[in-house]
Amino acid sequence: MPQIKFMTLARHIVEEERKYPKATGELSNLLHDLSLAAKVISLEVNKAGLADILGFTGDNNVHGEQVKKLDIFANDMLVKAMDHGGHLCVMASEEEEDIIPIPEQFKIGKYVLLFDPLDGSSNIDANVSIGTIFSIYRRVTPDGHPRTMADCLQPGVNQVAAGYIIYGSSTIFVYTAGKGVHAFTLDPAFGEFLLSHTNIQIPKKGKIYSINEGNYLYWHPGLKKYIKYLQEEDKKTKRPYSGRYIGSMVADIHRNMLYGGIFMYPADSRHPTGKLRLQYECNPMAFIVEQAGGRATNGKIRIMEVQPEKLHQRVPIFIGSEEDVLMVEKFMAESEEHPDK
Ligand code: FDP
Repeated sequence: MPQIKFMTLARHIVEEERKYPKATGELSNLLHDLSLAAKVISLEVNKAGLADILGFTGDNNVHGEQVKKLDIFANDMLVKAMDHGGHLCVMASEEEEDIIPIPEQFKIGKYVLLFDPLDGSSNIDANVSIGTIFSIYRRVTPDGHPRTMADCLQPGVNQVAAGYIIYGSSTIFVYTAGKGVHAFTLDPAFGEFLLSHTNIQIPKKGKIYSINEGNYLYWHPGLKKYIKYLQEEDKKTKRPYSGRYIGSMVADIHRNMLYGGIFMYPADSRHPTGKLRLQYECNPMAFIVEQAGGRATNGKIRIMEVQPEKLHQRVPIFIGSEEDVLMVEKFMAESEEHPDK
């Protein structure tokens, strides 16, 4: 009988922490609290088709998009689970316009938490995979001071940990603390996240491209050429690629992490800064993908080197297998040099 090795997320976090003799355990506690919130959100997401939770609340989020009840639930759950641990000095959520202070009665800590409580939420009613994305920074302002915007406007290279939880055919918690990417699948019977993928490595080159082709008309000419290139036949470079677009960033990137490929949400003539948010979506995903050996840029520079100027900043993103991202950058740079090409 094959020997089965059980490693829970909680134990893995503690064992990873032991590798750093100076670690205080605060980051481990934060990750642990996040995993508890993830379990509750997962339960609620799984019940979505049954309960009277589907449908719009009639409210709009800070971006003017209609918010569904599950977004609000996930947001409130994360805030409640994370505000009293004593490890955070401030939080910010894609669903809230301003930064989220730590209530006065709780201890102020040294970490900053940014999150997108339920990404891909326009897919909820169709039972498509959605996810929670988070990003953790060390504060840059002096200890003891509560909430400051400066702590939330750090470039992605300052992240100390990041992760996502995908609510799909199973619930998977994927995280990095800067030493590889590990994934844990929720066993619904035990209620525990169990190690399922150690040190994930994204293939250097994939065969999948993910982009909303409905926006083709508005793209950069170099991007149009790149997509046509991927669709051409060439055995040597394993083309044509397959197009796969779920329209749920966590699900599209999770698949590409395992199979290889590129996910793109570019700028276009209607949306000059793209659609996705730098701090809540792009930076954490860039950290994870880079830790898995991939690449994430805005077409020119590393996503994690973009200096955020405001909380809900958007950024174009090209993320995934290194060779694929390099190729799209090349196509776009060449078209810029020769716009008539
Ligand atoms: P959603 O609007 O459903 O929340 O960030 C938002 C996001 O989904 C991403 O998860 C997804 O990749 C993208 O938007 C889909 O946008 P398009 O519908 O414009 O393709």
